[in-house]
Amino acid sequence: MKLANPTVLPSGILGERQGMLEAAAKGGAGLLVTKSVTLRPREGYRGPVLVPTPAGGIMNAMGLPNPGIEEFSRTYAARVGGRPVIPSIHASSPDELRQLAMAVDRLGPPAIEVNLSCPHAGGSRPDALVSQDPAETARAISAICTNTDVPIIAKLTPNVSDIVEIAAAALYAGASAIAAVNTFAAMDVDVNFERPVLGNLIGGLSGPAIRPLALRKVADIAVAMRTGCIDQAPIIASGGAASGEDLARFILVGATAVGMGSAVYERDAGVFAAASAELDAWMQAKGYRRLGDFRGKVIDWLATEKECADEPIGKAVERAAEAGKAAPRR
Ligand code: RRO
Repeated sequence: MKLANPTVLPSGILGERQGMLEAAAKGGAGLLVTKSVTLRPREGYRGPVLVPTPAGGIMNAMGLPNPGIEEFSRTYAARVGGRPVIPSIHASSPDELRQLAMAVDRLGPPAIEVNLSCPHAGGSRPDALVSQDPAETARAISAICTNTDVPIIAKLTPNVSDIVEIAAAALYAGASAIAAVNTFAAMDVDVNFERPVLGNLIGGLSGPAIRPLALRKVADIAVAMRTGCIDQAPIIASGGAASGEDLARFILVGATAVGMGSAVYERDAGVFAAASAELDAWMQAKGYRRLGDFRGKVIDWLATEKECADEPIGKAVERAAEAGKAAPRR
């Protein structure tokens, strides 16, 4: 997929309505990802659903508001404002994922994102997330890949100690790309009312406050790809990017494209064109002509003389396969 520029409207706190996709395309985003869609409509949680935090973050617990796959299918277009639109899907079981994959496949999308990582999909007492477990991750990806030939992007949670073993499982089971990362599990406390500030009590943190945390997770995956621990695949990064320099930071640690969600909320959809122009200026000053001239350059610092400690693909996937849950596509 050739993009006009490396900026992406990610699934997450925005993009529920067609209007958001149009605004992001008009604002210069190179790629659009829809708000995650579920089998049945969801209204979302009661408010407050979005709360800014003092240290440059935004906390959310939107609760996956979306019209459900039937209505979604009526309004979906594979391109909006000339930009490719990737549907994001979310489900609570592999069987639901299978049904969603078949429904979305019929819409002719350029790729499908599977959101395995909403930190509060289960309300205020969430179960473990799919992408907190390699076997569950492989099982989810397999359920989709066996029902569509469309490339699958696995959106992962940062709320794990080792994101590499999750990425390994996703790629092994047939994912073509990794989206990293979703929001960090979070909460804040209102000292007047002596209760959590979000309507759902707990939520996820995004925005500039998480940028160094997200960079580290993306770098971990890129190092594993460089050292041959896991398959090479595009990484669509997200986590607090808001400027051309931020785009450069994520591309320097190996990202192919970079999402900007909270930055749209903080500013407006013009942030995509502005950040792209800033990136162009940065590249010109550095003498770079294309993104490939500097992509992954910072990984040189991290991967030197380091080799994969395990067999390629790694112990996570072996464990997933042993559990009998992974049905690899290749
Ligand atoms: O809708 C949400 O509350 C939400 C989702 Br689906 C997600 O993947 N990540 C997030 O922070 N919020």
